[in-house]
Amino acid sequence: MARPKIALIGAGQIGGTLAHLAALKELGDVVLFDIAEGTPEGKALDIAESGPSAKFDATMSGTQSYTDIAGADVCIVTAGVARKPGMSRDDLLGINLKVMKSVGEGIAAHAPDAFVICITNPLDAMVWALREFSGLPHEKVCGMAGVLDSARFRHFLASEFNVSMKDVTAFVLGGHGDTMVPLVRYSTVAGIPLPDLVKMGWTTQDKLDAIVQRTRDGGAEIVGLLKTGSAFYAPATSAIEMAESYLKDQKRVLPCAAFVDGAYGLNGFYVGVPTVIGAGGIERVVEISMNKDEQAMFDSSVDAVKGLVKACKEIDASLA
Ligand code: A3D
Repeated sequence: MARPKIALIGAGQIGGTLAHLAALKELGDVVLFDIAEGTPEGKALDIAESGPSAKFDATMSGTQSYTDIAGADVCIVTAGVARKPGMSRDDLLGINLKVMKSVGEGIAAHAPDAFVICITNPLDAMVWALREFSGLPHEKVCGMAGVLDSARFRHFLASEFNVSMKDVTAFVLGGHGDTMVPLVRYSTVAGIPLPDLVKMGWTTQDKLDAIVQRTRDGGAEIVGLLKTGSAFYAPATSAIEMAESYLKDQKRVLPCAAFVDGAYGLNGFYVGVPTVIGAGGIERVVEISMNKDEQAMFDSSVDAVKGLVKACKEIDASLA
Protein backbone atom coordinates (compact mmCIF):
# COMPACT_ATOMS: atom_id res chain seq x y z
CA MET A 1 0.00 0.00 0.00
CA ALA A 2 1.34 3.45 -0.93
CA ARG A 3 2.37 5.76 1.87
CA PRO A 4 -0.16 8.47 2.78
CA LYS A 5 0.47 11.89 1.25
CA ILE A 6 0.66 14.91 3.53
CA ALA A 7 0.43 18.39 2.02
CA LEU A 8 1.67 21.28 4.13
CA ILE A 9 0.27 24.55 2.84
CA GLY A 10 2.70 27.12 4.17
CA ALA A 11 6.34 26.23 4.68
CA GLY A 12 7.26 28.78 7.32
CA GLN A 13 8.19 28.09 10.93
CA ILE A 14 5.29 25.75 11.66
CA GLY A 15 5.24 24.22 8.16
CA GLY A 16 8.91 23.26 8.34
CA THR A 17 8.50 21.79 11.82
CA LEU A 18 5.42 19.84 10.67
CA ALA A 19 7.43 18.35 7.80
CA HIS A 20 10.24 17.33 10.13
CA LEU A 21 7.88 15.74 12.65
CA ALA A 22 5.85 13.95 9.95
CA ALA A 23 9.11 12.50 8.61
CA LEU A 24 10.43 11.44 12.02
CA LYS A 25 7.11 9.71 12.75
CA GLU A 26 6.96 8.24 9.22
CA LEU A 27 3.39 9.45 8.77
CA GLY A 28 3.74 9.64 5.00
CA ASP A 29 5.34 11.42 2.06
CA VAL A 30 5.38 15.18 2.49
CA VAL A 31 4.79 18.00 -0.01
CA LEU A 32 5.56 21.51 1.23
CA PHE A 33 3.72 24.27 -0.63
CA ASP A 34 4.51 27.97 -0.26
CA ILE A 35 4.35 31.09 -2.42
CA ALA A 36 7.87 32.00 -1.28
CA GLU A 37 10.10 30.57 -4.00
CA GLY A 38 12.86 28.33 -2.68
CA THR A 39 11.57 28.08 0.89
CA PRO A 40 9.56 24.86 0.55
CA GLU A 41 12.17 23.33 -1.76
CA GLY A 42 15.02 24.22 0.62
CA LYS A 43 13.25 22.91 3.71
CA ALA A 44 12.19 19.72 1.93
CA LEU A 45 15.77 19.04 0.79
CA ASP A 46 17.23 19.82 4.21
CA ILE A 47 14.80 17.44 5.95
CA ALA A 48 15.31 14.76 3.29
CA GLU A 49 19.06 14.97 3.91
CA SER A 50 18.45 14.26 7.61
CA GLY A 51 16.79 10.96 6.63
CA PRO A 52 19.88 8.74 6.53
CA SER A 53 20.79 9.75 10.10
CA ALA A 54 17.22 9.84 11.45
CA LYS A 55 16.42 6.66 9.51
CA PHE A 56 12.99 7.50 8.19
CA ASP A 57 11.42 6.41 4.94
CA ALA A 58 9.46 9.32 3.52
CA THR A 59 9.92 11.53 0.50
CA MET A 60 10.03 15.33 0.86
CA SER A 61 9.35 17.85 -1.88
CA GLY A 62 8.71 21.57 -2.14
CA THR A 63 6.51 23.39 -4.62
CA GLN A 64 4.73 26.59 -5.64
CA SER A 65 2.11 24.66 -7.61
CA TYR A 66 -1.13 23.31 -6.20
CA THR A 67 -1.09 20.50 -8.76
CA ASP A 68 1.65 18.87 -6.65
CA ILE A 69 -0.70 18.39 -3.68
CA ALA A 70 -2.98 16.25 -5.86
CA GLY A 71 -4.58 13.39 -3.95
CA ALA A 72 -3.24 14.45 -0.55
CA ASP A 73 -4.74 12.51 2.38
CA VAL A 74 -4.06 15.29 4.87
CA CYS A 75 -3.56 19.03 4.32
CA ILE A 76 -2.25 21.15 7.18
CA VAL A 77 -2.63 24.86 6.55
CA THR A 78 -0.29 27.42 8.07
CA ALA A 79 -0.19 29.79 5.10
CA GLY A 80 -0.48 33.42 6.03
CA VAL A 81 1.06 35.92 8.33
CA ALA A 82 2.03 35.24 11.95
CA ARG A 83 1.69 37.65 14.86
CA LYS A 84 4.36 40.23 15.62
CA PRO A 85 4.69 41.72 19.15
CA GLY A 86 1.73 43.98 19.93
CA MET A 87 -0.43 42.43 17.21
CA SER A 88 -3.55 40.53 18.22
CA ARG A 89 -4.64 37.40 16.39
CA ASP A 90 -7.55 39.44 15.09
CA ASP A 91 -5.26 41.98 13.41
CA LEU A 92 -4.35 39.16 11.08
CA LEU A 93 -7.95 38.71 9.95
CA GLY A 94 -8.04 40.67 6.71
CA ILE A 95 -4.65 39.49 5.44
CA ASN A 96 -5.19 35.83 6.21
CA LEU A 97 -8.77 35.74 4.91
CA LYS A 98 -7.44 36.37 1.38
CA VAL A 99 -4.89 33.61 1.91
CA MET A 100 -7.65 31.19 2.99
CA LYS A 101 -9.51 31.92 -0.25
CA SER A 102 -6.60 30.86 -2.45
CA VAL A 103 -5.74 27.89 -0.22
CA GLY A 104 -9.38 26.73 -0.02
CA GLU A 105 -9.71 26.86 -3.80
CA GLY A 106 -6.40 25.02 -4.24
CA ILE A 107 -7.44 22.22 -1.90
CA ALA A 108 -10.90 21.93 -3.49
CA ALA A 109 -9.36 21.58 -6.94
CA HIS A 110 -6.55 19.15 -6.09
CA ALA A 111 -7.17 17.40 -2.77
CA PRO A 112 -10.93 17.35 -2.20
CA ASP A 113 -10.78 14.10 -0.19
CA ALA A 114 -8.20 15.33 2.30
CA PHE A 115 -8.63 15.80 6.04
CA VAL A 116 -7.80 19.48 6.48
CA ILE A 117 -6.32 20.96 9.65
CA CYS A 118 -6.13 24.75 9.76
CA ILE A 119 -3.60 26.48 12.02
CA THR A 120 -3.62 29.97 10.51
CA ASN A 121 -4.87 32.69 12.89
CA PRO A 122 -7.31 34.00 13.92
CA LEU A 123 -7.99 30.31 14.12
CA ASP A 124 -11.72 29.86 14.61
CA ALA A 125 -12.61 32.38 11.89
CA MET A 126 -9.99 31.08 9.46
CA VAL A 127 -11.11 27.46 9.76
CA TRP A 128 -14.68 28.59 9.08
CA ALA A 129 -13.54 30.61 6.05
CA LEU A 130 -11.34 27.76 4.76
CA ARG A 131 -14.32 25.41 4.90
CA GLU A 132 -16.50 27.94 3.08
CA PHE A 133 -13.92 28.58 0.35
CA SER A 134 -13.04 24.88 -0.10
CA GLY A 135 -16.59 23.52 0.10
CA LEU A 136 -15.26 20.29 1.69
CA PRO A 137 -17.53 18.36 4.10
CA HIS A 138 -17.57 19.96 7.55
CA GLU A 139 -16.29 16.83 9.26
CA LYS A 140 -13.16 16.92 7.07
CA VAL A 141 -12.17 20.49 7.98
CA CYS A 142 -11.08 21.44 11.50
CA GLY A 143 -8.72 23.74 13.31
CA MET A 144 -5.82 23.09 15.66
CA ALA A 145 -5.94 25.10 18.88
CA GLY A 146 -7.40 23.06 21.72
CA VAL A 147 -4.63 20.45 21.65
CA LEU A 148 -2.04 23.23 21.93
CA ASP A 149 -3.92 25.21 24.58
CA SER A 150 -4.46 22.02 26.60
CA ALA A 151 -0.80 21.05 26.21
CA ARG A 152 0.27 24.42 27.57
CA PHE A 153 -2.13 24.02 30.49
CA ARG A 154 -0.81 20.49 31.13
CA HIS A 155 2.79 21.65 31.00
CA PHE A 156 2.19 24.42 33.55
CA LEU A 157 0.23 22.05 35.81
CA ALA A 158 2.89 19.33 35.65
CA SER A 159 5.56 21.90 36.63
CA GLU A 160 3.44 23.19 39.51
CA PHE A 161 2.79 19.69 40.87
CA ASN A 162 6.22 18.29 39.93
CA VAL A 163 4.65 15.25 38.26
CA SER A 164 4.95 13.73 34.81
CA MET A 165 3.09 15.55 32.05
CA LYS A 166 1.84 12.11 30.98
CA ASP A 167 -0.37 11.94 34.07
CA VAL A 168 -1.89 15.38 33.65
CA THR A 169 -4.99 15.74 31.49
CA ALA A 170 -6.51 19.11 30.76
CA PHE A 171 -9.48 20.49 28.97
CA VAL A 172 -9.60 23.80 27.14
CA LEU A 173 -12.76 24.81 25.27
CA GLY A 174 -13.98 27.78 23.29
CA GLY A 175 -12.24 30.00 20.77
CA HIS A 176 -8.45 30.18 20.46
CA GLY A 177 -7.93 33.60 21.97
CA ASP A 178 -8.07 35.56 25.15
CA THR A 179 -11.55 34.15 25.84
CA MET A 180 -10.54 30.48 25.71
CA VAL A 181 -11.99 28.40 28.54
CA PRO A 182 -9.55 26.17 30.48
CA LEU A 183 -11.94 23.87 32.34
CA VAL A 184 -10.47 23.28 35.77
CA ARG A 185 -13.15 20.79 36.87
CA TYR A 186 -12.42 18.47 33.96
CA SER A 187 -8.62 18.69 34.29
CA THR A 188 -6.90 16.06 36.40
CA VAL A 189 -3.70 14.54 37.71
CA ALA A 190 -4.06 10.78 37.36
CA GLY A 191 -7.84 11.20 37.43
CA ILE A 192 -7.92 13.54 40.47
CA PRO A 193 -9.72 16.77 39.45
CA LEU A 194 -7.84 20.03 40.07
CA PRO A 195 -10.35 21.36 42.65
CA ASP A 196 -9.64 18.22 44.73
CA LEU A 197 -5.91 18.84 44.45
CA VAL A 198 -6.45 22.32 45.88
CA LYS A 199 -8.34 20.73 48.81
CA MET A 200 -5.50 18.21 49.21
CA GLY A 201 -3.05 21.10 49.58
CA TRP A 202 -1.10 20.35 46.37
CA THR A 203 -1.61 23.92 45.24
CA THR A 204 -3.65 27.00 46.11
CA GLN A 205 -6.62 28.48 44.30
CA ASP A 206 -4.53 31.61 43.58
CA LYS A 207 -1.78 29.58 41.95
CA LEU A 208 -4.32 27.65 39.92
CA ASP A 209 -5.96 30.90 38.77
CA ALA A 210 -2.53 32.19 37.72
CA ILE A 211 -1.90 29.02 35.69
CA VAL A 212 -5.28 29.39 33.97
CA GLN A 213 -4.40 32.97 33.04
CA ARG A 214 -0.90 31.97 31.84
CA THR A 215 -2.56 29.34 29.62
CA ARG A 216 -4.83 32.00 28.11
CA ASP A 217 -1.78 34.19 27.49
CA GLY A 218 0.37 31.25 26.35
CA GLY A 219 0.71 32.39 22.73
CA ALA A 220 1.47 36.01 23.65
CA GLU A 221 4.14 34.90 26.15
CA ILE A 222 6.08 33.17 23.35
CA VAL A 223 5.53 36.07 20.91
CA GLY A 224 6.94 38.43 23.55
CA LEU A 225 10.03 36.29 24.01
CA LEU A 226 10.72 35.49 20.35
CA LYS A 227 9.98 39.04 19.14
CA THR A 228 10.09 37.99 15.47
CA GLY A 229 7.25 35.50 15.22
CA SER A 230 5.03 33.15 17.17
CA ALA A 231 5.26 29.66 18.65
CA PHE A 232 5.95 26.81 16.25
CA TYR A 233 7.30 23.67 17.94
CA ALA A 234 4.25 23.03 20.14
CA PRO A 235 1.69 24.11 17.51
CA ALA A 236 3.26 21.75 14.96
CA THR A 237 3.40 18.87 17.43
CA SER A 238 -0.28 19.40 18.28
CA ALA A 239 -1.38 19.30 14.64
CA ILE A 240 0.70 16.18 14.03
CA GLU A 241 -1.13 14.50 16.93
CA MET A 242 -4.42 15.27 15.17
CA ALA A 243 -3.17 14.16 11.74
CA GLU A 244 -1.87 10.90 13.18
CA SER A 245 -5.23 10.18 14.81
CA TYR A 246 -6.90 10.60 11.41
CA LEU A 247 -4.34 8.64 9.38
CA LYS A 248 -4.22 5.72 11.83
CA ASP A 249 -7.91 5.85 12.76
CA GLN A 250 -6.85 6.15 16.41
CA LYS A 251 -10.13 7.77 17.47
CA ARG A 252 -8.28 10.01 19.93
CA VAL A 253 -10.42 12.34 22.01
CA LEU A 254 -8.86 15.71 21.21
CA PRO A 255 -10.14 19.25 21.59
CA CYS A 256 -10.17 21.12 18.31
CA ALA A 257 -12.06 23.79 16.41
CA ALA A 258 -14.86 21.69 14.93
CA PHE A 259 -18.16 22.37 13.23
CA VAL A 260 -20.79 22.19 15.95
CA ASP A 261 -24.34 21.72 14.77
CA GLY A 262 -26.80 20.93 17.54
CA ALA A 263 -24.48 20.39 20.50
CA TYR A 264 -23.76 23.18 22.98
CA GLY A 265 -26.84 25.02 21.73
CA LEU A 266 -24.97 25.97 18.55
CA ASN A 267 -26.38 25.75 15.05
CA GLY A 268 -23.61 25.29 12.54
CA PHE A 269 -20.64 27.05 14.05
CA TYR A 270 -16.87 26.42 14.34
CA VAL A 271 -15.52 26.58 17.88
CA GLY A 272 -13.19 24.64 20.17
CA VAL A 273 -14.85 21.52 21.59
CA PRO A 274 -13.75 17.99 22.50
CA THR A 275 -13.95 15.71 19.47
CA VAL A 276 -13.17 12.17 18.37
CA ILE A 277 -10.79 12.13 15.38
CA GLY A 278 -10.67 8.97 13.29
CA ALA A 279 -10.74 7.82 9.69
CA GLY A 280 -14.02 9.68 9.19
CA GLY A 281 -12.42 12.97 10.21
CA ILE A 282 -14.25 14.64 13.08
CA GLU A 283 -16.35 11.61 13.95
CA ARG A 284 -18.01 13.01 17.03
CA VAL A 285 -18.39 16.24 18.97
CA VAL A 286 -18.34 15.41 22.67
CA GLU A 287 -20.86 17.51 24.57
CA ILE A 288 -19.96 17.91 28.22
CA SER A 289 -22.13 19.52 30.86
CA MET A 290 -20.98 22.88 32.14
CA ASN A 291 -21.88 24.76 35.29
CA LYS A 292 -23.16 28.34 35.17
CA ASP A 293 -19.72 29.97 35.31
CA GLU A 294 -18.23 27.67 32.69
CA GLN A 295 -21.22 28.17 30.40
CA ALA A 296 -20.91 31.97 30.76
CA MET A 297 -17.20 31.81 29.82
CA PHE A 298 -17.96 29.52 26.88
CA ASP A 299 -20.77 31.81 25.68
CA SER A 300 -18.54 34.87 25.72
CA SER A 301 -15.87 32.94 23.84
CA VAL A 302 -18.45 31.91 21.23
CA ASP A 303 -19.56 35.54 20.94
CA ALA A 304 -15.97 36.62 20.30
CA VAL A 305 -15.69 34.06 17.48
CA LYS A 306 -19.07 35.13 16.07
CA GLY A 307 -17.71 38.69 15.90
CA LEU A 308 -14.73 37.51 13.88
CA VAL A 309 -16.87 35.50 11.47
CA LYS A 310 -19.10 38.56 11.00
CA ALA A 311 -16.01 40.65 10.24
CA CYS A 312 -14.91 38.03 7.66
CA LYS A 313 -18.31 38.26 5.97
CA GLU A 314 -18.05 42.04 5.86
CA ILE A 315 -14.57 41.91 4.32
CA ASP A 316 -15.51 39.29 1.72
CA ALA A 317 -19.08 39.71 0.52
CA SER A 318 -18.92 36.32 -1.23
CA LEU A 319 -18.95 34.70 2.22
CA ALA A 320 -22.11 36.41 3.45
P1 A3D B 1 5.44 31.90 9.07
O1 A3D B 1 6.75 31.35 9.50
O2 A3D B 1 5.37 33.34 8.71
O3 A3D B 1 4.92 31.02 7.84
C1 A3D B 1 3.83 31.36 7.08
C2 A3D B 1 4.13 30.96 5.67
O4 A3D B 1 2.97 31.17 4.87
C3 A3D B 1 5.26 31.79 5.02
O5 A3D B 1 6.31 30.93 4.58
C4 A3D B 1 4.58 32.49 3.84
O6 A3D B 1 5.40 32.62 2.70
C5 A3D B 1 3.41 31.54 3.58
N1 A3D B 1 2.32 32.13 2.83
C6 A3D B 1 1.82 33.40 2.89
N2 A3D B 1 0.81 33.54 2.02
C7 A3D B 1 0.65 32.34 1.41
C8 A3D B 1 -0.24 31.85 0.42
N3 A3D B 1 -1.17 32.63 -0.11
N4 A3D B 1 -0.11 30.56 0.04
C9 A3D B 1 0.83 29.76 0.57
N5 A3D B 1 1.71 30.17 1.50
C10 A3D B 1 1.62 31.44 1.92
O7 A3D B 1 4.33 31.66 10.19
P2 A3D B 1 4.21 30.44 11.21
O8 A3D B 1 4.48 29.17 10.49
O9 A3D B 1 4.96 30.76 12.45
O10 A3D B 1 2.64 30.57 11.58
C11 A3D B 1 1.66 30.29 10.60
C12 A3D B 1 0.27 30.67 11.07
O11 A3D B 1 -0.07 29.91 12.22
C13 A3D B 1 0.10 32.14 11.50
O12 A3D B 1 -1.14 32.63 11.04
C14 A3D B 1 0.10 32.07 13.02
O13 A3D B 1 -0.58 33.15 13.61
C15 A3D B 1 -0.62 30.76 13.22
N6 A3D B 1 -0.43 30.13 14.52
C16 A3D B 1 -1.53 29.54 15.08
C17 A3D B 1 -1.43 28.92 16.30
C18 A3D B 1 -2.63 28.27 16.90
O14 A3D B 1 -2.55 27.73 17.98
C19 A3D B 1 -3.90 28.30 16.20
C20 A3D B 1 -0.21 28.89 16.98
C21 A3D B 1 0.89 29.50 16.39
C22 A3D B 1 0.77 30.12 15.15
